[in-house]
Parts: sequence; structure tokens; C-alpha cells
Amino acid sequence: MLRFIHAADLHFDRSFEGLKGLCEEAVRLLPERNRQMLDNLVAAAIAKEVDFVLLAGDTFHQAKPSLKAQGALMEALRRLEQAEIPVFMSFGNHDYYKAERYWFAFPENVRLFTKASVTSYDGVTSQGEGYRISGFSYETPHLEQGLVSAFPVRNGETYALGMYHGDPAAAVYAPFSLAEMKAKGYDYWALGHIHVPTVLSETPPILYPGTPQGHSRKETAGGFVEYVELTPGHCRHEAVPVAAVFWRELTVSAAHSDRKKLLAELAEQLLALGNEQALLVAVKLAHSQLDAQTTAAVKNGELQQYLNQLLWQDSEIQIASLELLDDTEAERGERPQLSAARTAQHLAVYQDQQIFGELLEELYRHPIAGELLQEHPAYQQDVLAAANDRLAADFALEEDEK
Ligand SMILES: [Mn+2]
Repeated sequence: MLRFIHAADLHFDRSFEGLKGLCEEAVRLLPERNRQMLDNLVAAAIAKEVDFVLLAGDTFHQAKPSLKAQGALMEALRRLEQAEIPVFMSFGNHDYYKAERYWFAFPENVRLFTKASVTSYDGVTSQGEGYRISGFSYETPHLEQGLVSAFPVRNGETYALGMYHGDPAAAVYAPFSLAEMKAKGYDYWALGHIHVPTVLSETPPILYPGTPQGHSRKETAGGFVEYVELTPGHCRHEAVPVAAVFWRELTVSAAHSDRKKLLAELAEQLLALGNEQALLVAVKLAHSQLDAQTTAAVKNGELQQYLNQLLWQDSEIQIASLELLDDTEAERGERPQLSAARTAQHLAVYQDQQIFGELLEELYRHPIAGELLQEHPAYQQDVLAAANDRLAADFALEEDEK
């Protein structure tokens, strides 16, 4: 059996984005979170006694990683070396490879893919099973040609693996198709680039583990690496959490809250998220009929800052953002006006199936989204209904003259 960890898109030196209103101590810890994630990844590899670790591109966020960031990564790689765990590392569009940028020689256990052409490494597990890992790296921020066809055919090895940093639907990120990957007959394709964990195929496994540390609200789904066990013709894989801080979303109903109740309710619901992990929570207040002073305290950050101080005393939970889901009555009166007839007129254009299809061409051509859309024929009508609702919420609709 072959056991390995597949990680990608660490963006290890990326800072956390869009955070305001955190308490001082939480802010001070943020740069350390990336380092903790790396520690967690190394610890998982050692605990699971894996045969190797795959890093499938964008380990660094910067093409010119700082000395400090490089030092921290090398230290983690050396700990894997001490545990006799090889690492196969390719470079993506963010950390595209230039040999002269590195302050350190990579440790001996690290096998690098440094060329924008496919190369392979052969290895043997401690149990004597042979494997071949093929991959490539970016040497520039873009790679306009797909490289699947250049991956070697199987050569009698027990396990054949491909490492591929790319996006099936983006012309500048080594576009590929599932069909051509499947046709190679490999046991596993370790993808990188998409930050949301995404399984494109199970037979064989072709998947993105996602970023192991989300750095913004858009990366709520991240936080994992994939632990994989391969036996000939069979694969078991599971997402293992390694993030040092996880993102969450929380909607709190403020329908019946007066100001005094609101404070207690928010603190209670946030603490109920649990005390085991550090959390960054995007909070939305729904159905709020809050008075002007409370609304102001939400909007100017006063409420968020106070709650974050309070939360930090008992947890590592912080509110990353606090927003009102609905407008207050007062604001509703100020919204621009749009007639219902005009709304219908705008939306009528998109009732045309061809126009709608052309606008969303990329989505319809995406290997996963395209399949899902085929199972959901009412998608166009649902989108138009949602757009209509949205317009009604954002604009004050005038009665039309009849
Ligand atoms: Mn990338």
C-alpha cells in the first residue's frame, strides 16, 4: 500500500485579508497562523507515517518569497527529512520557479519539478512497491499550453501519479480535460490551483485538496490536506484538517432583539461554535429592526470590537466581519426607485436562452458545473427569479401606471 499526503496552494506567506476590528492579541497571532498550519501538515505526515508528501504548486504566495518565509519552509522540510519522508514539490503560477531566488538549498529529501515540461521521479516504498511521480512547474506566471499529453505512459511501475497545477477552464493556467487525464491510466492526479477542495473524478481520483489555510472570507471551505491510501486499483482518501484558524459563517437573527439582548445573543451564538479551534467568523445580522444607534454601532465597528475583546477572554474566536443582512426601515426609504415594468423589461432580455447561455458560456463548459447544470434544467428561471428578488430588495419599486 502506498500512503501519502497531497497538499497544494499553501500560499504560506500570504497575509490574511479583509480583517478589521480584531482584538490586538488576535492580530498579533495572525502571521503565526501560517507557520502553525505548516507545523500541522508536518505533524500529520509524521503521525500517518506516509511514504511521501506532494506539494502541488503555489506553496509560496510570492514569486519572490522573503528570506523569513523561505527559512520557515526549509525548516519544515528538514523535519520531514529527519522523519525520512520524501517531498515532491512543483511550483505554480504564484511561486513560479527561478533558481536564483532561493537563499537555501532544498534538503536532500525534496525532489523538485523545476521545468515547464514534464519530468518524472521513480521511487520505492519501504515495502518494496515501485512508484513513478510525474509533474512540471511554472517558470512564468502563465502557462498557456496544457501538458497532460506530455505525461509518460505507465512503465510497469506499481503506482503512477501525476502532479498538475492548473485549471481545466482557464486558458493561461495549463488547461486540461478530465478525459485526457483519465486516458493516461494513472492511479492518482494530484491537482493544485483551485482553493476550494474539489473532487473532479473518483476513478481515478483527480482532485484539488484546496488551500490548507484560508486567508480570506472567500476561502471558507479551505483548511485541509488530502491523506491518500492506494492499493493497486483502489484508492481511499480523506481530507485532514491542518488549518491553524478556520473560517466560518454565522447568521444571527436579530428580529426580536433589543440592544441589550443583542449583545448577549451574539456572544452566546459565537461561543457555541466551539472552543477547540481558532475561528474567524463572518457574522450577518438578519431580520434586524435595530434602532439608529445600534445600526451605527454595527456599521462603525464599535460592536464588533467590543465583542472580539469579550470573545478572546474565553476562546480564540473572532468576528472577522459584522454586517446587516437587511436594510433598516430608514434606509429602505432612501433607496433609488425603479418601476416594476422597467425591471421586467431588463430581465426579459435574459429570458432568451441563447443570450443567457452565451453570458455563462464558461460556466456551462466547466467540467463540474456543466454536469450539474444539465441536472438542473430550471437554472435559468431560478437565476432570473433570484435577480428579480434582488432588484426588489435593492430598489424601491414604484407602482406602474395601469
Ligand atoms: Mn495557482
